[in-house]
Amino acid sequence: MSDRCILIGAPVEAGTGRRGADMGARAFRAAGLAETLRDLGLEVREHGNLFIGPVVPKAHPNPMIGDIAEIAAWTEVIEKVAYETAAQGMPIFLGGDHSVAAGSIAGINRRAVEDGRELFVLWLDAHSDYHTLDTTESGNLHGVPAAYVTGRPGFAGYFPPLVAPVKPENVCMVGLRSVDPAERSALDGSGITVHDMRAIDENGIGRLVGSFLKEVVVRGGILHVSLDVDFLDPEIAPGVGTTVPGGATFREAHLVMEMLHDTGLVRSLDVVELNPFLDERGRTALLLVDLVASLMGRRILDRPTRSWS
Ligand code: HAR
Ligand code: MN
Ligand code: MN
Ligand code: MN
Repeated sequence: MSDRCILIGAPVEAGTGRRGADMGARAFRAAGLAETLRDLGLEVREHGNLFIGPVVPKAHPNPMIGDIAEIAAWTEVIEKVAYETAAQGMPIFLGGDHSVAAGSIAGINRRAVEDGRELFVLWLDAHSDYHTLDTTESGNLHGVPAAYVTGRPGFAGYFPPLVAPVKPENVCMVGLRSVDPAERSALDGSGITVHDMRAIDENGIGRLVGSFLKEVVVRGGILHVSLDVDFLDPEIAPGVGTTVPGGATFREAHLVMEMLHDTGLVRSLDVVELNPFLDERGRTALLLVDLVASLMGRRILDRPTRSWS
């Protein structure tokens, strides 16, 4: 884990059906993200908010898709910044909707491949975001990034070409409780490890995430974490457009972050789908800042270093 965090605002909302996610990055800053990280002894570099220029609209045969040119342009910009900043510290992508992860993971993986490292992705979300452009029924492109970065077909000619897909076997999704039929059948046999809320209830989140992290350690990998706000239960995190009841609790979420920190292998992070327009007095933003703090090393008590092997 790098001691230098690079905060990158990605004010994308064209991937959702609701307005307001483009204010997410500002809300993370207002909630004190940079100060909190500095208090942990980390260096914080502010990259500012990314932007795209005017785009020429492009149609897709799926009539539900509206904003494909805009999301494609964002993906290209974010991919480049991810690739560049991954060599300088730990990029933290402040969304913006989850389509941000199409660019961030693509760029992080380009860097990993160049460095000869194996990238693993922990996907914390109520949703699998595993639609292709052909299967999405809503047309909302925050529902496709996991498919794009793992190299599912159908993106060519619309999204930027992937330098290298992430191996599905290296992806672990945790917290799922809203999966569309087309996603469900595609996930089956994809190689992606999928833990829905029932699996969390039955086994405990620590055990499930722990076995994935152990696998990353054993295989000498590095980690990208993609944290969708709706991973959390809406009772504690109302500031998101797509709330789904029955999500991760306060302690479940912190435990995952604490375990991730213990591995020392997290190289990059997305915090996405925060919608300040839907939040209540900033409490979702404040909770997320605390979760990032746990990921970056804030702890309740000191404890012996965990052995993963
Ligand atoms: N599966 C649904 C769709 O494609 C909902 C996707 C919602 N995605 C997010 N990010 N909010 O996880 O429309
Ligand atoms: Mn998502
Ligand atoms: Mn989601
Ligand atoms: Mn640390």
